[in-house]
Amino acid sequence: MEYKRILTIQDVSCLGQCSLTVALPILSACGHETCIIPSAVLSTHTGEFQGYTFRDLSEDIPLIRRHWEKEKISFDAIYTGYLGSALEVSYVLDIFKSLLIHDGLIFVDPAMADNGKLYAGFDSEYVGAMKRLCAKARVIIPNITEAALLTGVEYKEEYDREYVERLIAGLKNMGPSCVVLTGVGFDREHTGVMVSDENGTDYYMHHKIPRTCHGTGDIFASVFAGTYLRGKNIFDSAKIAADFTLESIKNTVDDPAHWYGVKFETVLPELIKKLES
Ligand code: PXL
Repeated sequence: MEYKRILTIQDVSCLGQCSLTVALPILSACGHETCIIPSAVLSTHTGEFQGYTFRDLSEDIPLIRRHWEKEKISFDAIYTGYLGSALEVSYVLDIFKSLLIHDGLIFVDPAMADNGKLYAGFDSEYVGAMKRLCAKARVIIPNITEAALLTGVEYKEEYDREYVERLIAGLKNMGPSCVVLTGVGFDREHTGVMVSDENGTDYYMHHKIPRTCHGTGDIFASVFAGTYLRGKNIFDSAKIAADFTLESIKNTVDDPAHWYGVKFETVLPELIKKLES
């Protein structure tokens, strides 16, 4: 197996099973050297917790970049998630320019919104910055809310295939050759992922568990990136990531005390086996 080096840039939510605390173990389990730049440190994620701490680490990013440039470090892939500010997005664009190998892969999860709303602390300036980041990516991994915000298409809770195709066309127009749109469901019992690249569009549908779970977008994106880097095609990577996320939710729903995240760790052994086959 080829040993790849990936850099992931997102926040550390010290408690909450999202962003770096899921990306690092998942990408390592996929067999990749995983380097990190924490965009911010929060005591918890911002969904449903109140009074969390937030330490912005934006100013460290150019310093880390310059040090790594001096050390001649480069990455096979860079995967970005939740970033603290529009300024930070511009620092990440500099990193794309100087620390990625020729033909390296960029995955952008524009983690900024869900259920029709921006996360706490984000505004239209941040959405504009995220559009610039998505333009540089090979693969973007938005949910329906993020896709609507990025394309300027009205957000809808109920929609048909034509609406989803309009979102995908708008996203592809921004620059990425591949769009992996999550949380796409055409009825109440099912959800799924719509995958579109230069070869066409495909849909993987699965049963929907009627509960909103924090961090599942980050889990999906991490498994997707880790699997794709192992050489699986884009559709198989999306299917493996969707199945992993669903299993993690299933292993959590019976435990009401575990409301802030999902127990993805319980599914890692299965993922490792799947990637070896
Ligand atoms: O899971 C996305 C995410 C990441 N990081 C922080 C968040 C959220 C979603 O709410 O608040 C800090």
